[in-house]
Amino acid sequence: MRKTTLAALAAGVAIALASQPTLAADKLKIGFLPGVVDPFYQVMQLGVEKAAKDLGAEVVTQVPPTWGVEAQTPLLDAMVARGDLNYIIIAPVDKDQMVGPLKTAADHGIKIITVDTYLGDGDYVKGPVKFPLSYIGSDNIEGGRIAARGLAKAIGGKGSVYINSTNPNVSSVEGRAVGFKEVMAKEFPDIKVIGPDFNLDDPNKAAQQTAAVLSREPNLAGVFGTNVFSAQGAGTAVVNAGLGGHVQVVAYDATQLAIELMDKGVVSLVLAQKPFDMGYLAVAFAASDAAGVTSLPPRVETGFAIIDKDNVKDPAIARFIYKVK
Ligand code: T6T
Repeated sequence: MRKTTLAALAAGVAIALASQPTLAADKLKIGFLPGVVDPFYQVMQLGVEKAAKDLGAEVVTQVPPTWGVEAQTPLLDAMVARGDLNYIIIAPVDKDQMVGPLKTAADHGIKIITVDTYLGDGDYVKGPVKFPLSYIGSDNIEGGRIAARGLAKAIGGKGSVYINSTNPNVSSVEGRAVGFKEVMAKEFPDIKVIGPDFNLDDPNKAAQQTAAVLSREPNLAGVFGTNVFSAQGAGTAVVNAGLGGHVQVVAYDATQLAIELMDKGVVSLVLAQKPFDMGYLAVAFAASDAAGVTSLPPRVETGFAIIDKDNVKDPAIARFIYKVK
C-alpha cells in the first residue's frame, strides 16, 4: 500500500474516532507485545503510543525481558486472561510456536495484528496461518539482499563473509539470511558465505562467535549482523581484533552505536527499518477495523532507509536513526 493512502487512512480514522469519543474510550483497548527490550521495539512503542493518543485508544504494553517463546507466551496468556482487550499487536518470537497461543487469543475474540515478525509464511490470505488481520513490517528477504550487495561492494566482490544472527525460526532474521545468501550465490561467485551462527539475541555471545570466526578464517572480509545485538557484537569483535576497516560490517538496525561504528569506518552500511511506522500503523489498523473498515491490506511493507557515510548527515536519512528520547 502506498504511503499516502496509509496516511490518509490514519487521518481518516483519527477524524472518525475524534467525532465518536465513546467508541474510542469504551471499546478500543489494545495489547502491545513486542519481542524483547531493544531500541528497535522502543521506537515501535513510540509509534504505538503516538497513534493511541491521536486515535483515542488505550494500550497495555508488556515487553518480554528476553527473546523466546517461554518469555512471550505467559505475557500473551495474561493479556488474554484480562478479558478486556479487543486487539493484540504482537511481534511473534517464533513463526510456528507462537501460532497456538495466538490462535487461543483469537478464539477468545481478540483480533491479532503482527508487526516486525509474522506467523507461518506471512501470507495470511493463502498461507497456512490465516487468522491475523495483517502483517506490518519490513520485507526482510529484500533487506538481506540489500545487505549482501552493500557488503559485496565494500569488500570488492571477493573473500569470505560471515552471518551472525539471533535465533532460528524467527521470520525477520531468517528472511534476512535467506535474501543475503541468495544474492551472494547468484551475483557474487567469488564470495563464500559462512554461518549463520545464532547468538540468542546476546551481544556478548555475538562478539565471541565473531571473534572465533575472525581467528579461524584468515580470508574473512566481511560480517553481516542481522539485528541490533548481532551487529553490535560483530562490530565489537572486529574492533577488539584491531581489524576495523579491514573486515567490513553491515548492520541491520540503525542504532546510535551502529552509526558510531560507521563513523569510525568499522560499519560500511546500516539498514534502518521503520519501527515507528509499524507501531503507528498497527494501532491505526486496529482503530480502522473497529470503525468498520473492511479493506485493510493483509501485508504492509514499511520499507528501509539505507544509511552510509555519504548520506548519514542528510536530515531526510538521519531521521530514521533509532531515537528513543
Ligand atoms: O531487528 C529487530 C527486529 O526486526 C527483529 O525481529 C529482532 O531484532 C530486532 O528487534 C533488533 O534487536
